[in-house]
Amino acid sequence: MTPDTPNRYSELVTIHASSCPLDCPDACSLEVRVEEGRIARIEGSRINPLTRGFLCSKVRNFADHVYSSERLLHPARRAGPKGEARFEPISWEAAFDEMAERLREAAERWGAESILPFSYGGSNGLLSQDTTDARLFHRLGASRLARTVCSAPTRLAAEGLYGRMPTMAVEDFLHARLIVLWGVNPSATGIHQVPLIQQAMERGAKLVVVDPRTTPLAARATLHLPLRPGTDLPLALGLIDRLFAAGQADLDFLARHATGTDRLREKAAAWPLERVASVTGLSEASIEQLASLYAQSRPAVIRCGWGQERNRNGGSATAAILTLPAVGGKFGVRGGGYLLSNSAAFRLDALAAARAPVPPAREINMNRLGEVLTGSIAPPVKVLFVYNANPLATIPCQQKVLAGLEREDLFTIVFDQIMTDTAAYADLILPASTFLERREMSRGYGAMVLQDSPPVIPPVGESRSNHEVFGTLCRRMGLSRAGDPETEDEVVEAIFQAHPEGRRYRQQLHAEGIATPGTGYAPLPFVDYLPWTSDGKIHLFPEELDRSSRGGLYTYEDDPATERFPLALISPASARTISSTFGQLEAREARLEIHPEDARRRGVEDGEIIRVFNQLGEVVVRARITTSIRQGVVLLPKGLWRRHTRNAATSNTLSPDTLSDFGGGACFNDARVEISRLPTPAPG
Ligand SMILES: Nc1nc2c(c(=O)[nH]1)N[C@H]1C(S)=C(S)[C@@H](COP(=O)(O)OP(=O)(O)OC[C@H]3O[C@@H](n4cnc5c(=O)[nH]c(N)nc54)[C@H](O)[C@@H]3O)O[C@H]1N2
Ligand SMILES: Nc1nc2c(c(=O)[nH]1)N[C@H]1C(S)=C(S)[C@@H](COP(=O)(O)OP(=O)(O)OC[C@H]3O[C@@H](n4cnc5c(=O)[nH]c(N)nc54)[C@H](O)[C@@H]3O)O[C@H]1N2
Ligand SMILES: [Mo]
Repeated sequence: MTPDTPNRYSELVTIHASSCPLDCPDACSLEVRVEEGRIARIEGSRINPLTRGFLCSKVRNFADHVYSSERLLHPARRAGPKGEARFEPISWEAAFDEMAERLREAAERWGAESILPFSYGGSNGLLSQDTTDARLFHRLGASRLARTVCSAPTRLAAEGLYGRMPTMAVEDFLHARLIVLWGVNPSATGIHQVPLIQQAMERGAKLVVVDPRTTPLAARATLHLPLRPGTDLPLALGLIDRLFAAGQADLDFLARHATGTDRLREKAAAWPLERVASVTGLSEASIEQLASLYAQSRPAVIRCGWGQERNRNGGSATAAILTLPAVGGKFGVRGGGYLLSNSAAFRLDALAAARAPVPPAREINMNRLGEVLTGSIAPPVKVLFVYNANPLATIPCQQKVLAGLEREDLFTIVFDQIMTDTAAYADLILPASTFLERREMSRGYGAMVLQDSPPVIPPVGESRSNHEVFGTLCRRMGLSRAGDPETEDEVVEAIFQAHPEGRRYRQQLHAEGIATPGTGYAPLPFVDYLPWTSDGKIHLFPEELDRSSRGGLYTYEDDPATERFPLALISPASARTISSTFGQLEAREARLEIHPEDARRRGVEDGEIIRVFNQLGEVVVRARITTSIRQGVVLLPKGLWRRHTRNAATSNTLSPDTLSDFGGGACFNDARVEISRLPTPAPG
């Protein structure tokens, strides 16, 4: 069953070790049963200790995605108007010829910056991004993409404060006496955390949830703070102010391990309890209760997610939340501190396999895709190369993105596994293989593991891997050089060779099928190592973040609600998709969640088809009346496809393309909307 057994596809039944590279903190280890060359069953294995043998239903049923009726099987050329999704199959040869010609032509006529590669996590695997794709686009001198749609502000906050050190294993929740889930919903977005939180609670741990809605865990929490979206910064600063005022800040720890304490304290002093309560919409009593629970509990962990990031205050909010364990003196014990992303644990650099320095080309923020495609920039974008992403479903200002994709003078290449909403607007379609059809490596950003995934079935249809397609295109365009890593093994080898611990990773992977970072699987910062900042200290007021923040670090920007558009629309992750991945398998239509009081005032009934609208457009969708959302807030899940609403528009039609205070992050949850009943059709 080794990956290079020549007849591995011909045996009738084989079981293969694999790992899930999808965009999720858990990075599950898998066991895949293949019968006659087809995936028959996928189960969780125990190699990754966090997986513990169970999987989410999405990945357990990943075969439905692999063999989806909407799977792209052949390269194809547009054969109808843009958006109609009529294509004629062509050969890979013809596809490469056409791409090489289009890219060359664009570079000659408008300059290479008229080429925009557009990608995000996609499969999240180590081999599928920033390897041969970066080689191609860097050597071409194409526009660079700022990958800001997710976690750009949180990453900068963690970098500024702690040098992005890895913090803890999820399993260490078991040692906590207090778990604070802040802007995170593990019941959908990291399900392996849920039993650990439950077990910790059975052992007496208290649970606090900071989230505008009653998530499944909020319903079971000791304390739920349903704050107004975008007001996490005042809440965190208010807590900091109280810790200092009550003499509960750990001044010894701060003196030894932190800089910037005074500047932080100054900012927090602007947030007395009454002001915090009025801005957040929380009761003073509940804020005080959180402050005292946090001060008194040890070990206490803050599991910080991404919900607090996706608005105008997202960067400062995250930074302020991350100062809490320092101020409260929560580090240095197992089960204490914080967990955000452990993605930096391995410090592996895929770009090492690109062998191409970053060109001095212009950088385009992906959240402004619609504006970039429809506005006037010089040079204009003439070739859009989409891979690992479905921007028509996932990028703000959806109607502008749509208008951009409809441009007749734009040549759009979409490289995907599925006929996505974006692919329907392609001029040229390239079929991508899934991680089960090629070699891939996955890294968790919760679980600190690196895993190998050899191919377990042959590529479906004529699909190919990213690194193969971009490598071929490089060669076709005369952009490859002697010594470029070409094969999967060479790419992996180049990445390992560039890393001081690469040899150990390789050996550990070979021997155990899984590798752990230099910090170990469950590290203890401040015992085993100090922050990864230049001076080993926590920077509570990083100057570089202050300089790059709109209005300065820890400065609150007001709610964008207006009289016309008073309701906050949030679009959190659902358990059914991963961003928009698997959307083709979701047959049910979407529903907008609304609080009974907001519905009553507008005369909206449960199940009624309504209009949700603002200055950017409208979504026509059924309502679901529920008390699980706070009053003044409505919800449509992220990752919907156009087919999931009545008018082919999703929440991103209503999300502005404004940017977070630092990091250029998306402000999905700054959408402010109004809701109305549809006009009743005239009788007859
Ligand atoms: N099943 C599934 N799993 C996923 C994903 C998926 O789409 N589906 N996506 C993956 C990806 S790409 C990511 S980045 C992670 C995201 O993981 P999470 O951070 O857990 O996901 P979100 O749903 O974006 O946000 C979490 C919570 O924040 C709340 N929230 C919204 N606005 C605010 C606010 O202003 N303040 C606070 N405190 N809370 C707020 C939402 O109600 C939601 O419950 O999950 C990953 N895992
Ligand atoms: N309204 C709203 N929108 C959001 C969010 C929100 O909170 N609210 N959250 C955002 C977040 S957290 C994120 S991370 C983004 C994600 O947004 P995207 O980056 O667009 O991610 P996906 O929707 O998962 O689309 C990934 C696509 O890559 C394809 N793919 C997978 N593997 C491969 C591969 O190996 N090769 C190629 N060529 N293609 C592959 C998949 O089939 C899929 O169509 O969405 C954001 N969109
Ligand atoms: Mo994300």
